[in-house]
Amino acid sequence: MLITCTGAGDSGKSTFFKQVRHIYGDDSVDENVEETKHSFRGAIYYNVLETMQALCKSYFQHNNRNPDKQLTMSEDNIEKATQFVKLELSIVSSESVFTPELLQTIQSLWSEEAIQTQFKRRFELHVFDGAVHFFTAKNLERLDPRFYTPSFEDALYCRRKTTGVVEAVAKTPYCTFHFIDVGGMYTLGNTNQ
Ligand SMILES: Nc1nc2c(ncn2[C@@H]2O[C@H](COP(=O)(O)OP(=O)(O)O)[C@@H](O)[C@H]2O)c(=O)[nH]1
Ligand SMILES: [Mg+2]
Repeated sequence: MLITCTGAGDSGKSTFFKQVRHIYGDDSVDENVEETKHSFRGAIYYNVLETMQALCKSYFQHNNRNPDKQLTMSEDNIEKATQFVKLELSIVSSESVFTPELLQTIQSLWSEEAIQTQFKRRFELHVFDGAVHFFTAKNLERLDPRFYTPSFEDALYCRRKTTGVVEAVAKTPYCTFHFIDVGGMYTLGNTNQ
């Protein structure tokens, strides 16, 4: 049986695919294959950097727009947030930017109440829900680029644009399902991601 998955960008199509492949063990494309897992590294670093940058920008915007309701942070973290906003980001360079020092900076900023307040407004900032997975203390520590290999869960929470047409196969005793993810077909006027 052939099932085509459509829906708005970020509605969870690719996440559903990752789960189907994981549960039904479609090995050719399974996220557990080392090579495939490794390919998520760049996107995960980009996710974390892009998210923290959006939160820092939002923090400064809030303070600029609300002189009477200033959100405070330590002097040190205000300086760190200022630097973060200036970071030039791309998926290609995100891994090399992500030094152990930057990891410390992210930990420190994430612990600020003012940054948490911005994260609560994530739907306005186009910050994805899954980001919180990478900011928990346990998972942040694992991101040290010297030692990091993404887990299946990391791949599941990662946000990355789907390119081309992707198929996931689920064989059940009753029927074989072929799920098709048509993400990335912008040229055909499709808004899926
Ligand atoms: N809260 C929540 N977040 C989800 C769910 N499914 C996916 N996401 C998050 O939404 C982001 C985008 O999902 P994705 O599967 O790439 O959406 P697609 O654009 O439709 O392929 C991912 O980074 C996930 O972390 C869900 O069921 N609940
Ligand atoms: Mg997708």
